[in-house]
Amino acid sequence: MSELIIWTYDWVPEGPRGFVRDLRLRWACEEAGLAYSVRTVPFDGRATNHLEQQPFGQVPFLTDGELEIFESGAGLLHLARKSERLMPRDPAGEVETVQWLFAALNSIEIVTLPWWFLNISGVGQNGMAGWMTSRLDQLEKVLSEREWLAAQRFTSADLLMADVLRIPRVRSSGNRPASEAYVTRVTDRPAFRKARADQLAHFAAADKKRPAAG
Ligand SMILES: N[C@@H](CCC(=O)N[C@@H](CS)C(=O)NCC(=O)O)C(=O)O
Repeated sequence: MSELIIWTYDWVPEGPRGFVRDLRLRWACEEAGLAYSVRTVPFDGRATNHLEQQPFGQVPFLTDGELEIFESGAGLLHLARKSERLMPRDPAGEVETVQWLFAALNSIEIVTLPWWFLNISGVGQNGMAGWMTSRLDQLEKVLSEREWLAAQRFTSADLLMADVLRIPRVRSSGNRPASEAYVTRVTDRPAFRKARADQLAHFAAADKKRPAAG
């Protein structure tokens, strides 16, 4: 069995801690019981220092022996292929999981991320708001009718959707009880808690090695 390595930054500022997307891959490995290690690329100089592994200078990326995979969604799909806990093996369950994985990224995050960015940039009532409200309301309807997105049980699609939805500003942007209960249900899982705690510990340890600012 080849060695799984999740790559992230050696350090990030306080703000994104607990939300850096290596968490998606850590969480998936924890859910699936896949052994993995975490290695780093420097945060300083990130725009150019690892373009061979991640062409946009971002994290995470994943290595699995000789294979190199960038984009958290692609990494997640790679891990899901290794474990039935992340994606059912029957064609219907697999297709449902894949379609909701794409929906998390390409129908929800595609709207929530720019909205969030404009919001933290001080553009409170930004042009994304109506679009985001309608997407989140549509998802609320889905989540009020089912516990899990695909295959009537937890899959990597729930992992990804909950990770997209759990951003505090996005969560508090409207009153959506089914979505709120869903995020709570999914992020109450021990694998999420461990992945998040490990990421926080990783960046806290990095503070000790980093020269003090100023
Ligand atoms: N679509 C990419 C997005 C990756 C991404 O936004 N990564 C953030 C950390 S969570 C990052 O590297 N930000 C630093 C930058 O963009 O310079 C994925 O899902 O892997």
